[in-house]
Amino acid sequence: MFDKLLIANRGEVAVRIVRAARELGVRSVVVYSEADSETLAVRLADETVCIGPAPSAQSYLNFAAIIGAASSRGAQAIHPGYGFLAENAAFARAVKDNDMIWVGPPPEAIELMGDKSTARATMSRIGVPTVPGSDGEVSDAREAARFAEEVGYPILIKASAGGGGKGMREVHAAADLESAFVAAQSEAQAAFGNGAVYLEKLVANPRHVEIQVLADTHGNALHLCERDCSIQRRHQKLLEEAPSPALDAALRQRMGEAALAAVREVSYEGAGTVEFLLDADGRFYFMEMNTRVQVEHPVTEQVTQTDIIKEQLRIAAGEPISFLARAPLEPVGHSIEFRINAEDPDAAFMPCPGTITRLMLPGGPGVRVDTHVYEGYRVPPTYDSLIAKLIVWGADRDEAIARGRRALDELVVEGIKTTASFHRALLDVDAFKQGDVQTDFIERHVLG
Ligand code: MV4
Repeated sequence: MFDKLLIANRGEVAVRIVRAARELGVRSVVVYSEADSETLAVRLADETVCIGPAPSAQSYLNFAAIIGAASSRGAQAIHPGYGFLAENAAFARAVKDNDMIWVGPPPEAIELMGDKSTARATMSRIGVPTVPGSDGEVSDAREAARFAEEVGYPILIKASAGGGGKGMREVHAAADLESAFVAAQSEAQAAFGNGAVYLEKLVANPRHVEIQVLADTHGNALHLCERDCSIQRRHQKLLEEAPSPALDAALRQRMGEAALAAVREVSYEGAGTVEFLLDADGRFYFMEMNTRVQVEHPVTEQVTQTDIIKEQLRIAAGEPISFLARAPLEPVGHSIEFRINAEDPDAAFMPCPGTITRLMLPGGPGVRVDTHVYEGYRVPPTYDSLIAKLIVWGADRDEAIARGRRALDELVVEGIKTTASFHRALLDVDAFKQGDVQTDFIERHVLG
């Protein structure tokens, strides 16, 4: 194992990585922007380097400042966390070109999965189910109409340059196709400077189910079961759970194998997540692969009794996955993560930065809080609004829900608005209690 790691991130994930490194005997160098000098990661790190002003373009996205900090402090490895440079193949190459260890997948794998249509074509070639779709861009409404007749309505128009749900349009009948097509093209042009669109059969009310994978440099690849991330608002996840209420052992095995086929095909190494849509009939379709550790990784850690960040560090150091003997993993109990954002759920989830005047965190059995904030901390307006993740574990889903309610009731955050009130209301919705959650859950149950 290397002995010094630079963490090129901020917030709760920087704290998470400092902790994993310390338990492995690895010293941490945390880089931070001028807006983040008071964050917990800076307090907990072995060494810190200020890399620039608040705007991320001048700090957390600044290749030269980050790699310069690593060289000057003698860090042998760089962990990018999630967001920022985590899926930037050019940065991964720059790290390697400077003879440092990149704690992430090979840059070639980042690139293969980074382009949505290449990723889709790759998966479909190796027999992983994808939603029936046009092969590549559709340039005019007549071609779109031919496709729609072939696969049948409803269809979904997607922007080639899109992502995160931007520039998508549903079409439910032939009469609406031409105007929707033209509108989607011009929307895509305005939003991305690229008007290219492609078509897919619409999967009605799908669930978002994703498989966590790990692959080491010795040819071992494992999946760590699934997370259900169906509860999202405008493509921002609010709550994630593991296992998915919709999977049984047989479907878990089939989705796990599909995810591992993807891993092998792109010679993946490290931690990653393969995202699927799951329809009401139990059919699943590959959507995309995230070539990084994700915000919601703790629910997987809870039900598999693993430490995904430590595994990333071990894999990067050339060690094998530490729990190979336990494969195939089955989830034990149930875990739920509540994202606590500095946002006002009563005002369209508007960001609410400011000073936390009072903070009391929940505790007790089965409760984990991953956060970089504390009483007196000022949440800067500059970055995303996640201030804490409340993660609970229970012997089954009902116990996890009861524990979640208990922990949310213990949580006190004053001085700023947070999404905790949204979660308390959510836990009272019958459909949620029954595990009946699809991606339109929030609109359907009018929770914002
Ligand atoms: C879909 C879909 C239904 N059918 N594709 C949204 C983000 C983008 N990455 C993929 N998305 C979707 N693609 C087909 N063919 C529904 C969604 C979708 C969605 C997916 C996952 C989680 C939340 C979502 C919310 C709305 C729509």
